[in-house]
Amino acid sequence: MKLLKAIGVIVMLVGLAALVVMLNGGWQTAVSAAVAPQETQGGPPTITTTLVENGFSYPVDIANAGDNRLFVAQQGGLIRIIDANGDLLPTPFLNITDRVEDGGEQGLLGLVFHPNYTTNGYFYVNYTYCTTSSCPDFGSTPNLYTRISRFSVTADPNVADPSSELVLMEVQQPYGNHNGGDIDFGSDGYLYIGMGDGGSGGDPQNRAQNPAVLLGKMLRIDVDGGGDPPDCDSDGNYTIPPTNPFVNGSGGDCDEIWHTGLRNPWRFSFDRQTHDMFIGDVGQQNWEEVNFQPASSSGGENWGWRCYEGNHEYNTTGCQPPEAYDFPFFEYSHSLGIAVTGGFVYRGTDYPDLQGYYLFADYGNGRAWLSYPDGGGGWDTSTIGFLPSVTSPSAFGEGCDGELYVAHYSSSNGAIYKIGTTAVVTPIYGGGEEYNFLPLVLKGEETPFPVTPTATSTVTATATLTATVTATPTSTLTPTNTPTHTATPTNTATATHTPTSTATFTPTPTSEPPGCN
Ligand SMILES: [Ca+2]
Ligand SMILES: [Ca+2]
Ligand SMILES: [Ca+2]
Repeated sequence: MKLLKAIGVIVMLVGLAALVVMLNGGWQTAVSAAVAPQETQGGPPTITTTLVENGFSYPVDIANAGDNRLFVAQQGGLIRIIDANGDLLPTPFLNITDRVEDGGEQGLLGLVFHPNYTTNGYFYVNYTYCTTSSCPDFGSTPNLYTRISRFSVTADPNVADPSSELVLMEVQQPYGNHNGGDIDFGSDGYLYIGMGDGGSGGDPQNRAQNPAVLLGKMLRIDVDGGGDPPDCDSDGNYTIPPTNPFVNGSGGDCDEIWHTGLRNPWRFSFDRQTHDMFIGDVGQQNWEEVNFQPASSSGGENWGWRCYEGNHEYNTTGCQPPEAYDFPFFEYSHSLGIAVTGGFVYRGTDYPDLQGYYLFADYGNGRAWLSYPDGGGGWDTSTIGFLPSVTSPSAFGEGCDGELYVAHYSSSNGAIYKIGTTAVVTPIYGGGEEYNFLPLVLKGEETPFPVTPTATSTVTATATLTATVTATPTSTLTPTNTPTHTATPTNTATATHTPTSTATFTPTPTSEPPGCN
């Protein structure tokens, strides 16, 4: 419980009157079209968690590279792989413990793969770094920085090169806490970076509302070249998307800014179907909040901190009227938790009753919520109790197929669980009409991982043909020509069925969900 613990210790007894102050107006959150849940009559589904792997040390982020592996970032500076069989590989994908400053709210905090990772091998991390050995030092010249860096994979797809680092951005941190940490690519191809307000408590230097600094913001940068040079990190290795809302050239407002008014946006995500954005912003002392930015937005939202904590006035000195700010679609008080861990909209296929729901949780106790558009421009959000087995959910993440996972934060017993619901019909493996492609074989399921035929895998194709013919003697395969792979001497199954296998069976690759290579 070292992450974010500073939040929990700031207990200022504010009058309970604050609990009932609600702001009308400002909830102007247009809702994109969404697929209706298939089973809503009975309310939101009951969430289950199934262990995928454990033995992690402080897991803080989960990402996929467009294939059936899961990548888990550990706070100390390792990225580890859960392979397509659901096994934790012994060798880390990346080890940058030599440069990560970790502890408290510091460390390797975020991981994302380039949208074209398959061709360029680039992935990006967000971590805290000290420029001198006595670290951290928050004197007149703080030596703690947030770094956004690019790394490259090696010829071995399960091993990255720690010497391949290209530092894209460095942001000085005046205090040890509130370092944000999440990074994600939008559907626009730009990299979004959640920056905390710099730390301490109450944003003492008012950074989140100051567009001339990068702290307390959601940033949007271009990692692929083009556009204008960096603004507020002048020696950065990135460019500015020309449509960023604060673009005004060198100096003044930071051209990197996409949103202002954030306190500590620990986890945010995009709905892979609608491209809407959800930001869990960790509160100060009374309120946790979740913010919604529709995909149609051109940026510039001001989420209110430090003028507002959730929907409640925090410190309005020098602030604008409430209409000037964008308010969360959901908030909860510290009677229910201590720090929000933003989640994801479920877009997988294994659990149809969860389709279209946004799932998030409280880091401090595992209490979870499901939100769904109410059809009138707002949201219905239901508390669904606590995530089973996961008392410290530090991050949610998606598999390439949209299935959801959650990380349980622990020093030596950190774990990754797959999110599910009780209503699902267990998919049948190894053949059958309900064949269902899963990225990971969960612990306790002994059925083998199904083979995916590919156009270039002759052996695999033969194996599939044999299996199909054996299972269905009255195969509908249409004889068209003589197969080039017939009469494999060692393949008795093929030999047995020579009369019906006089067709070339062109394997059709299994239809995989969007996002999987
Ligand atoms: Ca900080
Ligand atoms: Ca500027
Ligand atoms: Ca806010």
